[in-house]
Amino acid sequence: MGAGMAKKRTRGANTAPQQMTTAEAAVDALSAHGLDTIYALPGVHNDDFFDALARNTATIRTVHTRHEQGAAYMALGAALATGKPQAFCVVPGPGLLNAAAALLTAYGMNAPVLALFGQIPEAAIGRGHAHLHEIRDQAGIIARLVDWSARIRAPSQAPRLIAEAMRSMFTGRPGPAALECAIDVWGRSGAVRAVAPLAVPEPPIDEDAVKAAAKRLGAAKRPLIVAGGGAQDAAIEVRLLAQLLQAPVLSYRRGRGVIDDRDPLSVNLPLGHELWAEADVVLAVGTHLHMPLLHWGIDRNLAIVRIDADPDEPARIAKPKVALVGSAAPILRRLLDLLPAHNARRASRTEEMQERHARMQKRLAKLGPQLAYLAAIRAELPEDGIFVDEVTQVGFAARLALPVYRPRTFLSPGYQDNLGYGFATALGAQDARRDLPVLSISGDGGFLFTATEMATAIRHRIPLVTVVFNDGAFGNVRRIQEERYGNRLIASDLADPDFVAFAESFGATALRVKSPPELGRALRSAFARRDGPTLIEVPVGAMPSPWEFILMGRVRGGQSTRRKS
Ligand SMILES: Cc1ncc(C[n+]2csc(CCOP(=O)(O)OP(=O)(O)O)c2C)c(N)n1
Ligand SMILES: [Mg+2]
Repeated sequence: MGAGMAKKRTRGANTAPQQMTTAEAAVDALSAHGLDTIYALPGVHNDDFFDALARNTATIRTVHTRHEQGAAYMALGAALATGKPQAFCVVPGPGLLNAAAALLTAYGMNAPVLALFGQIPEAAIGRGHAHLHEIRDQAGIIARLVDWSARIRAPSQAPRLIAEAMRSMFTGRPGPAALECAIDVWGRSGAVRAVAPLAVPEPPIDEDAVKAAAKRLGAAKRPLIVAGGGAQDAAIEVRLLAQLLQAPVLSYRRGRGVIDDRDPLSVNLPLGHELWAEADVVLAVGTHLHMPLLHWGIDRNLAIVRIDADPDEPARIAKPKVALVGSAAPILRRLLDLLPAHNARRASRTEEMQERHARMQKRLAKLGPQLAYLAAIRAELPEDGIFVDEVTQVGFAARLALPVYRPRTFLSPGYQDNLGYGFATALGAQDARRDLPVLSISGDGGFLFTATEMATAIRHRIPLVTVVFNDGAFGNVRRIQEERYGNRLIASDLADPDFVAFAESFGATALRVKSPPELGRALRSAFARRDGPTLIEVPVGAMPSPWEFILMGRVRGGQSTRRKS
């Protein structure tokens, strides 16, 4: 936490106030916090802010999108790929609502995204005069979407509010923040004093709790580590702890990449389910533990140790034996210091884990079509390349079976699991990490949610490679209708464009491939070109269901039941 907060460019901090507009002060403050890009879609409410951007292109690059959801998802992707704060700016009312699903996703993913929203004239707020883009209680709506929000009411307030917003995004549970500014305030001039980035408070490490955790874990016979998104910046510590404990590390969706999948101790969701049933102590790092606690079950023979940045999180579903609050890495380092004095002698579990993996591979072979495409992708995507997941058949399988080698290289939407997240989020990741190849996968359904951002990829020469698996359906929905609703199909068939012609019409490189080896060859040439976007359409049939590996039943604290959905 706080790793992304820039300490540089405190232009004007502690110096005499300068006469400037609110917009100029905001641009200076963003830049003082290390932001070099803003994802945005203009409109009259924010014209003065955009003019300040126009006069500061050397410090902040403006990437404009074709829909506000694109701007917000791009900021999210950039934040996820870099771990650093990112910002987007959109008009009030409809602009805000268009961006809201991405902001909700940023909240669910604890991503440091700063939303800048325009507002109607300051004096008219709350009066219902039907101003352009007026929405009832905009501040109230925003306050429900993020943990920290405020309105900039004068130029002098801009630096401090931006500094506070930035600090809030890394304080406790990280996440988005939002600022509004009225149309007549952006251009107002006044005396402005710059504010240096504020230190992020880090709670002191609870030494007694670390000791209690070290004792529990050291004495554990069948320890298990569960790594979530909050462990992404603690990969080294998680690996060292796993080795000391010979504890398998379960990761899924947001936790993927915390442990290198070539390590035999790295386990996927169904293996984690199996190991959860046997575990006596679980160390959960930066995860809601949603599936284990709510669906797999707990009993008196399982002690849970939790590490979380959010003080309210550990006890939300079930009170753990030990709760440690703060950033994962420093807490784990302290645990690593204390553990050797308490740790049992442990035999290597490598052979046992290899056997478990071999058995799991056999079961997962059921997902043959998805796995063949994933193998082609993995063979071409470099180790540090970023894979952006979607709510599609190959995505569900990727969460279970795509080998991931490094933190922040598997971007999955987390518990919102929102269709349409993938393409625009991947554009943001690729924009922010132009040094790495980024691969976006989508179904034909999800891709069209933000497909018009192909124009953004062309305009800003973003070399993203996008694979669209086209089954002509909301395939996941169709399968449920076939299996559970007597094949009464409704609202799940799709009339699709010719995706190759669609992408080419924007000026993108596009091709259609029909098999995993063809996909591999197409990816190789796409990753070699870095001058613009590539779309690869893969026509596919219905794919085998992944759900038996995802929605698994109770294995502790009661009768075994299979979840219905
Ligand atoms: C925002 C949002 N709306 C609706 C859904 C429900 N949903 C889940 S999967 C799916 C269909 C996905 O279709 P497609 O992208 O083509 O992938 P496929 O299952 O066909 O591989 C839908 C509609 C969702 N997850 N998120
Ligand atoms: Mg589909």
